[in-house]
Amino acid sequence: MEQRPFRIGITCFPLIGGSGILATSLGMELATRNHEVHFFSYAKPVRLDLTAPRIHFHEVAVGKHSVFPCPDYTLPLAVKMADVGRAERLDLFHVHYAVPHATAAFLAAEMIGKTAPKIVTTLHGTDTTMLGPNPQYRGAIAHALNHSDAVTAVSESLRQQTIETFALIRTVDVIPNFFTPSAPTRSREEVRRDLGLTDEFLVLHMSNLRPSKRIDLLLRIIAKMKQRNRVRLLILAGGSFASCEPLLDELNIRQNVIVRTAAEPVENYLQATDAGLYTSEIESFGLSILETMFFAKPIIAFRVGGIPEVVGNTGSLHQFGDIDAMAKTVDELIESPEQARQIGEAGRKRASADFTAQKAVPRYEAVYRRVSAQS
Ligand code: GMT
Repeated sequence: MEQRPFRIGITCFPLIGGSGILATSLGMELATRNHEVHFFSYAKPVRLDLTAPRIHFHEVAVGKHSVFPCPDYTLPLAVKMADVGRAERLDLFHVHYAVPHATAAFLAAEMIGKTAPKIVTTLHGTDTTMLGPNPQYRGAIAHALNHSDAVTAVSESLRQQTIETFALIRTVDVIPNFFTPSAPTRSREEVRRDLGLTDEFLVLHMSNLRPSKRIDLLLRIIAKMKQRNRVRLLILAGGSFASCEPLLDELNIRQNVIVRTAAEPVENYLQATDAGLYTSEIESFGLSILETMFFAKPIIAFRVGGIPEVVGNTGSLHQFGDIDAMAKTVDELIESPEQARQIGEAGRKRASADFTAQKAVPRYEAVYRRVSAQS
């Protein structure tokens, strides 16, 4: 049966970061499936293609009125969502993050009244893991979740933690993230040459470098490796590396570490690496891990949050903090290229079987249909 297309407003953070990337990919996929998709954010989401059919972008100016002592985003966002929601007769607001996005959606829906769009809130992690225990935000997050028509979480681990943290008695659907790799625009050899590499084993870490990513442990693993002279660590940094600089000298690993901001498509770097090393202490999913798996690179990570749901038994997951075991695993991969290849290939198969747009997007569409059918 032909499904009717929806008019969807997607609110997300625009920067490099899993939630914005996921929301952007989802919106683009929905548009190719004939839905009309309106993005709301304070800047254009980095991977959003504004020339694509049925894609619209509504920039929200952060409120900096002289009568207010502090800038405000939530109210201008709510007003913009209400204006566009009304003018475009949106069916749904699909917001990524409860605060401030679901709060703004709730306010916008109140402003619109009876014909207001339904609200679908997708949780990516920090609402629950970092802000949930904070009494300054807890009540607002709980309110946003309880007033959403549907709530989704990107992993089962996050779903359970959310229900416990907010003592929720509502349904939370799990829809795991997906990734659609693009073809690299430069060859592996070219990228490696630019990074100053010959035959070194290149380990990749991509993150925003926030404290929970535990860059200290990442660097200590490299320092503990027996094969240290054969390894290089490429950090694709979505944040400042400055505070980690002193540790490079303290551990005497400056020559092992290359830090880049992703100035070119991540696919170029992903194909040029030999393994992915991830040291987060909290991670509800780990989109960078999934991206690395799509390029058949073995994953070494801590067994925390939703990471086991992504990696399954296709990588090396260690107890949080066991950096000796992590260093040993990287050494073994260097010594056994065939084993590394097989582990990487198993990861690629898992990623391309379970974490694709073809799997995830129809599940979001089913949620949209469900909430739209509710009175
Ligand atoms: O990892 C971050 O700090 C960024 C954050 C975000 O908002 O983009 O990532 C969260 O959402 C991603 C997409 O769903 C997940 O892959 C990350 O695991 C999650 N981060 C945390 O749970 C810390």
